[in-house]
Amino acid sequence: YMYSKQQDSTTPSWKKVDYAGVYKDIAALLEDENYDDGSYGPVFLRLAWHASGTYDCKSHTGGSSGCTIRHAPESEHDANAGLEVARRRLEPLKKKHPNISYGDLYTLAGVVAVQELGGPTVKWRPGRVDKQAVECTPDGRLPDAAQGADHVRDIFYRMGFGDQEIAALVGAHALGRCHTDRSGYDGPWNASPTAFTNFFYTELLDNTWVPKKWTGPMQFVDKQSGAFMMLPADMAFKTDPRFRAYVERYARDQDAFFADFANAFAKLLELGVSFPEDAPLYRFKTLD
Ligand code: ZEM
Repeated sequence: YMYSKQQDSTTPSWKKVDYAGVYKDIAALLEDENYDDGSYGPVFLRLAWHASGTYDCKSHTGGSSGCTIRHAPESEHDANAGLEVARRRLEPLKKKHPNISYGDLYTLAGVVAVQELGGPTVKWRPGRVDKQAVECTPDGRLPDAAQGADHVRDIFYRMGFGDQEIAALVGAHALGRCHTDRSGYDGPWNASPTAFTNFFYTELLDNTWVPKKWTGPMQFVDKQSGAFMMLPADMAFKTDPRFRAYVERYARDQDAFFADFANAFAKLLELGVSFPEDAPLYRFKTLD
């Protein structure tokens, strides 16, 4: 008895979690016909990205490791508006799998979203250790949708990404939509916002984008139907020649996009995390 008790208290919590089971449980939470376009996948992916995208490679601060995104003030930064929807949806799984860290739960939810909505397999490792509110990252580390290529580069170079990785990551904007009560922007990027595709690139190139006529923040709509949108920052991927070269490649070649996205996204989820040496690398199978 003494021995087994001691064993348990010295086994790190991350080793006591059935991650394939958590994957399945997250997947079961995706669908809800009454929410948005019928899936929580896009907002789970945005949560994983915002939990990770605060990383600063010079000071080695931020990133998903401490999962400070769940604490105020970081949870209340403007960029994170609406992400409580995803956190609330995932909370029962923290109760069901108490040994998983929030950092592992939220990043795994991003992996599940990408894979279950038809995207590539994303390699993932557990072992993030949650931190307290005093370690929240400062506001302003996530990209501002109103700005252009220079700003986008400043933000992603700070994380340690290059142009090809940035162009691949923004392809996530095939999924989901903008909400006026979250970011102020409005609408989806394409007609299938719950399928992971290369449509961000094809729509960006194939349409004529015109400023939306409304009293909301400056954004673009496709001239033909007016049904789809682009953020000013999205348009930078069409106008900036170095970004555009990748956009053209990913529009032509969905396999190339999937491969580059999988690598860049796996890297994003690991920024600033010091994994235990024996943390296994998972490649989860999608459910049928
Ligand atoms: Zn987004 N993103 N993003 N993004 N994003 C929104 C929505 C989503 C930018 C941005 O300002 C916004 C990446 C990069 C960048 C997703 C994933 C990823 C919204 C709308 C805005 C304003 C939020 C709302 O109103 O609900 C900018 C400026 C980016 C860089 C240039 C990267 C990288 C992502 C993942 C890898 C996703 C999935 C959504 C849709 C969320 C939803 O709820 O439908």
